[in-house]
Amino acid sequence: MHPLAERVLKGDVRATARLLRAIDDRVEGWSEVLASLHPHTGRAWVLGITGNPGAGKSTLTDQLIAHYRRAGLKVGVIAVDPTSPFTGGAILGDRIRMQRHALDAGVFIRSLATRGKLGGVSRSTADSVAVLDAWGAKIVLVETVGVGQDELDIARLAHATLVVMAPGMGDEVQAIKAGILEIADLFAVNKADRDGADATVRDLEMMIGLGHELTHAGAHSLHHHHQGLDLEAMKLKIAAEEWLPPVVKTVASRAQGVEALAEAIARHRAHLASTEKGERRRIERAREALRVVFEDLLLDEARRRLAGPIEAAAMQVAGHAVDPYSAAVALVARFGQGA
Ligand SMILES: Nc1nc2c(ncn2[C@@H]2O[C@H](COP(=O)(O)OP(=O)(O)OP(=O)(O)O)[C@@H](O)[C@H]2O)c(=O)[nH]1
Ligand SMILES: [Mg+2]
Repeated sequence: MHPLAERVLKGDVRATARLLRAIDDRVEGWSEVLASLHPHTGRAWVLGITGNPGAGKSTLTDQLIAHYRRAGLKVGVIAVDPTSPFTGGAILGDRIRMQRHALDAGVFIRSLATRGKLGGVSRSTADSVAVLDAWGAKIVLVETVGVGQDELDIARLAHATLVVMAPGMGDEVQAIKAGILEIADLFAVNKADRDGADATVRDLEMMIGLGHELTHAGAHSLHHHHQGLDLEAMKLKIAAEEWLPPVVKTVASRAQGVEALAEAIARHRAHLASTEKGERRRIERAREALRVVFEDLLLDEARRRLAGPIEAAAMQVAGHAVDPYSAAVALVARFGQGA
């Protein structure tokens, strides 16, 4: 095994930081190091934490770190940050909000700037999760902003997704628009010290309940069409498989509600472990992990091999000799023929 990989497996923080940088810089041989770590991964529980800007994700993450540290667990944190590295704002903010853990050898915090890194965010996140897992993290918290495509992809890489909302931001409506209900396993209504928190909880619970009713209606018609089957067993199975995302009120800035939230996270984990859903999720995560790397490598390879033709096609498009769509189709065909 590569000496760097060996040091990472022993929990060496500096080696872990070095490997993460090497992966970022796509240093020669990094993927082999990752490959050699793979058999030693799969032990960390990955929790995605997402929500609107300023909802309190970092503050809550900081509190969850403290909670898991009290339980004696090593914690990895990945803050995926869409802001410009030049303004530096949010990355610095994350660092400051989690700073009290900076000197704790049982905590590894990594910021990933996404600007200028088109497409590669999911892959960098997946790689970072794997490295922190190998480093010995028992839980990896992945903070992402909003619900863009990257966030949805990252949610698919996590075991569970926590959506953080704040009252009075019109979050509720936006969330449903963006289809966040589908990816949320748990909700935190943070800033519960502010007006409107209870209304936000009510709105959310109503929406979750509505989704539940629809699934239930589906289950009933299923029963009618399978009279010969053991209905009771089937009902039990459906009940056991069902998970209604709990809504937990928190005041992250004052460490309130954090224990209840951690308990809900643990219940969800136990739920996955005791149902077929857990196994399905495991396969989905593997599929997603493969997809992000495959698509990234494919794009790299295509761009490398077709660098000349792409440039030539760009000139033709510029001169209105061909439209971008036809040019792209021709490029893909050329790649397919092994160009
Ligand atoms: N009143 C109140 N303020 C809070 C609470 N939690 C966090 N804050 C404050 O809200 C602001 C934003 O908190 P962050 O934790 O940075 O929020 P975030 O969601 O990580 O923000 P981005 O990463 O920029 O999207 C900070 O000033 C926090 O101190 C809370 O429960 N109540
Ligand atoms: Mg943040």
